[in-house]
Amino acid sequence: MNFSLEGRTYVVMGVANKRSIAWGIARSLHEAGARLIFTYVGERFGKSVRELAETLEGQEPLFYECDVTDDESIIQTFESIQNDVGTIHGLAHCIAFANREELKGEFLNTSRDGFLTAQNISSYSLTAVARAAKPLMKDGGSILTMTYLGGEKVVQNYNVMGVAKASLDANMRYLASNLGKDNIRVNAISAGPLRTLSAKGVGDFNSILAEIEERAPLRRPVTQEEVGDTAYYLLSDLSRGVTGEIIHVDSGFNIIG
Ligand code: N5H
Repeated sequence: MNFSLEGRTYVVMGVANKRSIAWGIARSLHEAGARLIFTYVGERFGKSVRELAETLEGQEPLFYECDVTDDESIIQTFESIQNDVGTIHGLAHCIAFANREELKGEFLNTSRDGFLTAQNISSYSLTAVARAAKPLMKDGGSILTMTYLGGEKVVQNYNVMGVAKASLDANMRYLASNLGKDNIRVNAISAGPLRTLSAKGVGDFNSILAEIEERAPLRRPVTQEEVGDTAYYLLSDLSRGVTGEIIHVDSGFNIIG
């Protein structure tokens, strides 16, 4: 079987800058020969993703603004993609948000608004996007989202995002169950900590990485490329028998008690 992504089209949501996990995924898909479509929110990120995409040789990417808090924006985005390219073969959902002030201190103090914001952007958006993308996956497809250990175990400071990732994990499994009959698979990657824009401003990120170096089986943090290559596996036919799964790309950290 040929696992090149030549002739295949993938939507990548959530590139903010060159450190973004979404950007690592885009590069791996590009290397495998895929055609790429990017969505972004706001002109700042629109400019950034356009500049980055220019560095992908031979790629003629398409760009769409998509605000995942707005159902109309999601529907519009996928209708435009349908009009412009017809069929897509997969989608990488790399989107999350929680208020900065609720990513420290006690989870107990989480506000209703902050809780709902995290759930809305970090979990519900996957449901809404999967529904809008389904009609474009005419030959079947693969949907991928990004999760984190803090949704399975209590991780200091992850707080409201931990509850949102637990919701996202279940969301992914229910979608996998619904979409299997259409030959659409839905999976998640649980990445080890990476210095992305999301991680920026996280107090003591160095000590989080130091713990990985000390305790993770591989004794080192993972790279954007390693996450990108697992995304390639999940988005290609290499993983054709896999759905509803979470793959930890975390140097094995999650198995350590
Ligand atoms: C245990 C930790 C450290 C605590 C960090 C939590 C990070 C949570 C992720 C969310 C998505 C970060 C977030 O929403 C930040 C925003 O409040 C402020 N930033 C922004 O608005 C920027 C401009 C935009 C681009 O960000 C977003 N998200 O739109 C976890 C770490 C060890 C691992 C980690 C960093 C996990 C993760 O989920 O990203």
